[in-house]
Amino acid sequence: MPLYRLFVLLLVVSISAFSQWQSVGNVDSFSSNDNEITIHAGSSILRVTVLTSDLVRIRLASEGMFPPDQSYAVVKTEWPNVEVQVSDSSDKITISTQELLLIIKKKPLRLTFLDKAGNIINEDAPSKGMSWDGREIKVWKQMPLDEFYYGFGEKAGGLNRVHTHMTMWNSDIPAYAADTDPLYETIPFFYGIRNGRAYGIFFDNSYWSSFDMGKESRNEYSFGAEAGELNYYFFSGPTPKNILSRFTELVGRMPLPPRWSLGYQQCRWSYPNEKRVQEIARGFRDRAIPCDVIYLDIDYMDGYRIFTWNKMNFPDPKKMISGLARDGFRIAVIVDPGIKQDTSYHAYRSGLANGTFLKYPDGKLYIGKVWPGECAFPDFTNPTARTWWGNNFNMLIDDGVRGWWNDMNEPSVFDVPGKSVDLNVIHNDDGLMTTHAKNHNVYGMQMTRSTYEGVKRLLPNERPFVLTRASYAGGQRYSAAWTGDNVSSWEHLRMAVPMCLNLSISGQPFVGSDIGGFIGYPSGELFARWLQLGVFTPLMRAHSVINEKNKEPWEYGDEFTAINRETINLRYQLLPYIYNAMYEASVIGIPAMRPMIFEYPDDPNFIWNEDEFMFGSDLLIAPVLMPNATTRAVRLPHGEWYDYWTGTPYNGNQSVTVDAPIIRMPIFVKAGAIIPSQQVVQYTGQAPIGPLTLTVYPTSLQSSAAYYEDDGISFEYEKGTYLKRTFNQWNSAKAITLTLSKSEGSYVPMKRSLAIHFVNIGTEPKTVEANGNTLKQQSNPQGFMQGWYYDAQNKSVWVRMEDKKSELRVSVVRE
Ligand code: MIG
Repeated sequence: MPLYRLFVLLLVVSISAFSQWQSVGNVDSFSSNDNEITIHAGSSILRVTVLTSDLVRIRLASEGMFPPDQSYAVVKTEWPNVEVQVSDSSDKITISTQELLLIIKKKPLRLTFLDKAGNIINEDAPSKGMSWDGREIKVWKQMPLDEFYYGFGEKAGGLNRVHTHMTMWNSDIPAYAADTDPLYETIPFFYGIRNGRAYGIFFDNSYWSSFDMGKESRNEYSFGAEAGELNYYFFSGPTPKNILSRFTELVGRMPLPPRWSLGYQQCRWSYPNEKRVQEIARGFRDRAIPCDVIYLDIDYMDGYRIFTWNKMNFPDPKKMISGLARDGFRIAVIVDPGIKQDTSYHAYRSGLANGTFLKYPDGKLYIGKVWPGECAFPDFTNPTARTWWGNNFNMLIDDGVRGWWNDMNEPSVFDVPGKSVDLNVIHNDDGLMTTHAKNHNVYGMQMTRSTYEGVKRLLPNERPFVLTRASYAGGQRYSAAWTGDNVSSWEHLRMAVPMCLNLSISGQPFVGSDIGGFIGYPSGELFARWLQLGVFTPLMRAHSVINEKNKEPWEYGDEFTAINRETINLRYQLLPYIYNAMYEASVIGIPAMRPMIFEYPDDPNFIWNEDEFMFGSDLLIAPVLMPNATTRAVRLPHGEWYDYWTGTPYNGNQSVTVDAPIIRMPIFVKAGAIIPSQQVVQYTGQAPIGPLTLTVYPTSLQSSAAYYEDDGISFEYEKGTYLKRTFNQWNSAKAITLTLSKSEGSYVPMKRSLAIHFVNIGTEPKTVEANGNTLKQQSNPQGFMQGWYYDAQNKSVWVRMEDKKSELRVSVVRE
């Protein structure tokens, strides 16, 4: 029997027939010290730490000994003082904060989390609670029938994970299916949502872990791991946004990405040589299809040796890259962890000399086969190895490479049981010296960390762009993520939506799927629809497997080329909005892509909705996910909405069926939105924004929006070089008014104009005023710099003027 089968069998056996689960017993005594409560129950110790009034950490040491308190995910360990009250009675200990109650039943020890009104949010299953079986640990919770679960990082299949069993073990599974589990990433974090109220749990354990959300039993769910600490964080919400903001405060947020990484990115396995790369670049510019990034897959290297070039195919990379840079392209290259075992190869030699590679307990080098053949693997959990790895980027950076695609970092190993590193291989683990079993799930994340930190060390004032396949909770601090080797099928297009959404609400906002599908060949229609979805995935990258026909956006005939150009144009027009959505993710952790249930948790219509989503708080995206569609049904949340394409207003809280011709997918805008956009450019850095266009969607209520802008490339924003403004809108029978606050921060954009588009304002207004002065009415929509124009057909008003830093108040006066 192959080894990994045995491994799986042992696990199965241990959780079923022969399991000896022992659950925590009666409370003997407890003590409390500020925000920390320590409870003794038989041989075990429970430690409850209140971090904030809505965040509690639970640790159980079944044998009374806590392992070193170490986490690759958690970055915030010091929290301000928090008010905690502890009271004791014969049958329970009650811990209360300003927002929640934690009742610890004494006989036996069981936890119940309640809100301040005494409603149960979450409770241990009475029969089992927290349990262990040898090194294995598990928590059983009560599962109300009307509670649903979301998050869990990267999971194929549906958005709502109720009644599924999931495993966390980073795995390379090309052409995965809806029921394939696990995949490449581990984020052991989820939401429970019930009747509009949410709580969150982060089980910070990097070992092989599993989550059974009511598959084994309909009224209990469980999570646990094969070893390691029973260590979880409980977020009391009450909204999904509170939870995600707090979770990302705990594990860190995505740093603001370079603006160019939000442009369109073109990839394939592989553009084999300089000639083809130049052809691709010309292909975009000649057809006026915008593009910012071209990727080089594994064949750019010399025999797949990382940090080298194949000089036959890329004779002068520096020259090639600087030439492409003049045309607005950036080059991203793939880097795999495997370092070819070749004593004439500099990275192997220096890696050995620095003691950076993984070894067996007896000191023998671990060798695994990947693309280059026999390889040694850097131990990214070793600080020395991280620095060594990062310094190796020197040459590629000097050649002008700016994007770092980290692949195969589950890590994936060919032709061995388990397809990865042997579990007994030793990792430095930041000095703890532990096994691969503990470090497997953080390997990819630590590779992205080494890459990000290394590149940033070498280019301190440029924001690094790293893209990864494998990661762990908190990985957004270093890298964007894509959903691995998908398939060119409608089913995979449909799956991309919930996968990106669950990743987004698991703390990773910079996500996307391989547009067009990696394996196989999409029809022109499928590619066009996938590209449309891609406008609203933060990572917009098309890719293809090797030995497949070309999949660039112009490969499907003239009609589709025109459609695809319009689609990518839309992405570039909306860049200011998209950049703002990413900014929001970087400061408060709320991602651009949001499941409807995340944004509208109290609307039960969205419990199972996974074919539409919010992008930012104002755009509702309804991608077309079926072949031959010409219309599509959309569920609108409460409130008022506008059709993005026609400006037609809709009442919310209803399902509508709208046109979805092949040229575009349905998009709705929330009434009150003030959407910033710009002119189409061929690459993000081509021209400064001009005009900055604000599209105002009237609401009967007042609305406001925050606007952020900076140089898009450096870290100067950390020193105040940014521009922030607040927009406000009031609408009454008399007038609709937009105000722009004075701009804050020292970033000064190039001189530009401002265009304000008031949508759906009704009949021709009497006048338009700016800061109290009447503006000149224009009779021609084009070619005016100052004044206003009434578009009678669309019943909208265009206002143009210079964009200044000062406060501005524009009123469209109706009467
Ligand atoms: O064993 O580098 O998911 O995007 O093109 C396959 C070749 C290795 C897997 C990645 C894919 C990439 C491919 N890689």
